[in-house]
Parts: sequence; C-alpha cells; structure tokens
Amino acid sequence: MTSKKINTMNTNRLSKTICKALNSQMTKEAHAAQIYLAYGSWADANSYQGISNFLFRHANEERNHMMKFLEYILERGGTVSVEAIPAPGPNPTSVFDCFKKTFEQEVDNTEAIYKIVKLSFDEGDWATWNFMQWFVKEQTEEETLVMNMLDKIKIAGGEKASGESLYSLDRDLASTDDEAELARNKTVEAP
Ligand code: OFO
Repeated sequence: MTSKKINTMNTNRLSKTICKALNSQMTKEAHAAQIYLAYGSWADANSYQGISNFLFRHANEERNHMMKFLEYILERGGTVSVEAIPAPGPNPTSVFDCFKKTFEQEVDNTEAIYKIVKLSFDEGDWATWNFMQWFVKEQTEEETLVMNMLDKIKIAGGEKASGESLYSLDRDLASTDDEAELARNKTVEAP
C-alpha cells in the first residue's frame, strides 16, 4: 500500500449512529456518577456514613464505566465528544427514597445499554455487541444489588423505617460488597 493510500485510509470502525450512541452513553455514565455523588453527600449530611460510603464507592464505579466507553470509542478509531453532564436532580427525601431513585436510575441506564446492544446487533457490529455484553452483566448486578437494599429497607418499614433499623442498615452498608451475586453463578451445591 502506498503511503498516500495509508494517509487517506479510513480507520474509523464505528458507524455514525453507534459512535453517537456510545458517546451519549459515556455522558450518561458520568451523569450516574454525579447522581451517586449527590446522594452520597446527602446521606453523609444526614449522618448515614455507611450509606454515604457505599454511594461514593459507586460513584467511582460509574466513572470507570464512563472511561470504558471513552477508551472503546478511541480504540475503534471513533471520535470522543466530551459534553456537559446534566445536574443530578433533587436530593432524596428519605433512605427509602434514596434507594428507590437509585433503582430507577439503574433501570433507566439498563434500557439505554440495551438500545446500544440492539443497534450493534442490527448493524452487525459484533465488536460493539461483544463490548456491550460486559455492561449487560454489570447492569444485572447493579439492579440486583439495589433491589436487595430496597428489600431490606422495606422489611425495616420502608418510608417508616425506625431509626434503629436504619442504624443497623447503615452500619452493614459500610462493608457491603459492591457486587451482587448473580443467579447464573449459582449451583445446586451453592444455591
Ligand atoms: Fe454504569 O452502571 Fe450504574 O448506572
């Protein structure tokens, strides 16, 4: 191949549509990080240090997700466009509300991830389809994790949870694992 041909060769392996979707998902992950930062600050200000710690750790996870999208776009020869991150919205009104809103935000993110999976499937962009599978699994974990928290708060009384039960929940959350165990990893020996 002549050097002229090499210079004019298109090395972008992402379609316009996929590149745009990946960029907007990158911003969405940054937005999720801002939400967790805001809720973590709210929890700390309300003396829930364990919940706050959990949410701050999660904010970092969302930043890592953002970087995964950024690096993938670059790796495939696409153009990264870093845009403004929308504000996180109002603070939660209670611990129950905090996890309810967190769950809704995770479901919203899962839906956005599924759209990119579908787009890549429709285009036959198997590299992107394969890349997105990590996020499909991650979202299942995140939804399960938050669902488990919501269940615990519901058992403790939901909106009416007593100070005592919130105190033990807060203490447990300080050391809770950031990842939920998925049903697909269960066996008869270890249900
Ligand atoms: Fe990025 O996983 Fe939550 O939102």
